[in-house]
Amino acid sequence: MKSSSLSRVLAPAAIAVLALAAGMDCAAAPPMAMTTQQSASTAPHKTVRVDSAWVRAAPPGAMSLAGYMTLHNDGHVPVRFDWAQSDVFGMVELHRTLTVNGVSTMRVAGDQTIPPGASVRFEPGGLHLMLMQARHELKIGDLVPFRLHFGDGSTVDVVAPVSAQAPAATKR
Ligand SMILES: [Cu+2]
Repeated sequence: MKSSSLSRVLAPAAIAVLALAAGMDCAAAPPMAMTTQQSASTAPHKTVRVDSAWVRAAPPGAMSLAGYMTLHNDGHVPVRFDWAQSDVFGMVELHRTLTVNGVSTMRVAGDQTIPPGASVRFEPGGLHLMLMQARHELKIGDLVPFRLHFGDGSTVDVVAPVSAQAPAATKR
């Protein structure tokens, strides 16, 4: 009986932690511990194609960078892009840049649904991956690994080069 009363004491604490995480501004941010699971095997998504991935180079010392890419849904059903992680950053959020009263600001964008046959572009001035808590300095030419997580539990792994500008291959 002692152990069950202990679990009754611990359970509300665990729920409180979950509620705290869920109530955070950014629903897209996973618990920090999940970044250690990047090497765990998950099923790759079958209909999502990613191209034009890049990370914008930032001045030395920058802790936050922005990542861009285009996600294509080649399937016949909508796909929900939930969140992303990278071994190089402590936290990755989906953000959108908005201009409000002439002032550029950004907000947590949350998950993004890609209709069948459509694409979602993460690009400067719009949607971006907000890359926070850089674990080391990044310079032009470095490669940043990402794992993208989708609503059905599948994933897509992407490697994005650090660059001063969008890849030349990027076309509308
Ligand atoms: Cu941002």
